[in-house]
Amino acid sequence: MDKPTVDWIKDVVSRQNEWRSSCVNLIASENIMVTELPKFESPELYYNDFMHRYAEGEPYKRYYNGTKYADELEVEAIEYFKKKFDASYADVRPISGAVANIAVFSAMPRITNIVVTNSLPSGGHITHNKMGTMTRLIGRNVYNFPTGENPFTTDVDKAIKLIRKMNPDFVVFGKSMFLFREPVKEIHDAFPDLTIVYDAAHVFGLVYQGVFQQPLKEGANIMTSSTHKTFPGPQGGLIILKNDELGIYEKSIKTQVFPGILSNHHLHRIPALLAAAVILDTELTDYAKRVVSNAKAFAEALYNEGFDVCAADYGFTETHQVVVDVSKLGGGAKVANELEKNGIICNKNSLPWDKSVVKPSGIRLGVQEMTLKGWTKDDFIELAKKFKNILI
Ligand code: DSN
Repeated sequence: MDKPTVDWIKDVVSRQNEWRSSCVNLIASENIMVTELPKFESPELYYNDFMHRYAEGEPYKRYYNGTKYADELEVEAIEYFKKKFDASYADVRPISGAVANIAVFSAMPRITNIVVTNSLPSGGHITHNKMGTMTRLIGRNVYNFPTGENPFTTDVDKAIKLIRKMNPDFVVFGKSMFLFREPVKEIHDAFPDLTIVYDAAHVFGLVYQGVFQQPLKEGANIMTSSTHKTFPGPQGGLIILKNDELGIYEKSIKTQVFPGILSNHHLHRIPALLAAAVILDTELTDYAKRVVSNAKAFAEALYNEGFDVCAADYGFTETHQVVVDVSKLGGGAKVANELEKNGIICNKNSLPWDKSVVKPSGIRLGVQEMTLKGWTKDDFIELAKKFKNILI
């Protein structure tokens, strides 16, 4: 077929749709929108006229006309998340978790210009680190939390010493490889005046449904997130502020979101975002619970099949993720490619003890999408057998 014709483009899209909907999708940062499930299927919640429109600014104070319904929905979404988290401010405009982070990290004061975050090998996100947004774009000096005896957690005593020594403007918790809770309460208790940002992107659905730590109750001042991982909404971002009655953070973050970073904020996703929240609160109230128990069952089953599942001494996982050290099987890249040939999609991942991020020795598996599609523990136990047949 000649390229690129419209027919060829349609054909690629149709091959993608067919392929990925027939795969076992285990990328921990992905999900399908809950509004795509046959039970709730309502394409108009995402594919709608809002996608052609602009609405710069805040609801009812826009720079454009024609926004009355966008305003109505955005106000409702803001109020919904504020109420859910007993928050003083919610911003649904960031179009991704990374954009939410850019807005927050650049809005914070610069006194020492130092930030403490999780390192990439210990699971930290690229936006929190030197090679990514925090230093490359925002120009802040980054120090990383020391890992604990369980290398998938932070050593609290050493973290306290580091914070005391470096006097950071703020610290960032939250990770991309995220197995266990973060020591938000411990660090808040040690430094009640320290600004804590919690990037909930991976675990937002679990936080939302109360099956994981509650960072804003534990002392985090700001929660950033994406809205499409364990929270099965459309791709997008979110900022939620707690304990900000004086508006210390709100004003600077709000102006960083707009006019600092965004022009349009992709209005068509707001109905699907709000619908996902409503569905989790009314219909799929046990979704996050099922996610965590499926992840535990999958980890245990892989371990029983002979895989080096990480954090075995610590119960494997408290989230949607399972991490496996596949260095003896040729490393993360080789294993992830082999799985893809067999219709299983996951990603290679650096492990805390890897010397370089170039040749990751692990794979990261997320159960949230297959759980949303109805998979149970038995399905994951079967999948572990399939992993053995393919890889060992
Ligand atoms: N880098 C993505 C991940 O965790 O897979 C999130 O942005």
